[in-house]
Amino acid sequence: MQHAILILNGPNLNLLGTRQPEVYGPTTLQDIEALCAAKAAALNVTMDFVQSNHEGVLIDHLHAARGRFDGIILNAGAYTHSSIALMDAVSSIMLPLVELHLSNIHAREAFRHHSYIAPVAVGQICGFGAAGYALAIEALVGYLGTHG
Ligand code: CA2
Repeated sequence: MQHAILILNGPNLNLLGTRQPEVYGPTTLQDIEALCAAKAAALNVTMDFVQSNHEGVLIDHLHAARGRFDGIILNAGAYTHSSIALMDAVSSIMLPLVELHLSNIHAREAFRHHSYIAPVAVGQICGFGAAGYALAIEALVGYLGTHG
């Protein structure tokens, strides 16, 4: 059976490649979407790729994912460190979710060390830049192969 995955990106990630390349790399979000599409095709899964700067819109996407997708990759951006509402949404949808960050959040400011998403995720990938998206797809597809 072919799995469907949702790749959801949070606030400010639309700016990737245009500012702070020393922190987040030179790759644009459009480049990352293309990288994900290629990886998904190679692994024979379908994917949707979404970005929003709005917490409620991200929550709406999570709610709508139930019944449409088998698993989710979430880079919640700074909402990772602040949003109990996103954590509750992830818990409520009962879909496997991989938490993803471009940067190594544990090697940065203390306020980035805590994630509200981590306790409700299958696992976390961080610190590998844009390549982390391909790693997250592999991890999620592997998880779905054994659990879903
Ligand atoms: O490392 C990640 O992927 C983060 O989720 C990125 C968030 C940050 O708040 C998290 O702690 C870690 C920030 C995304 C901001 O992206 C920008 C890209 C270019 C220029 C400015 C911001």
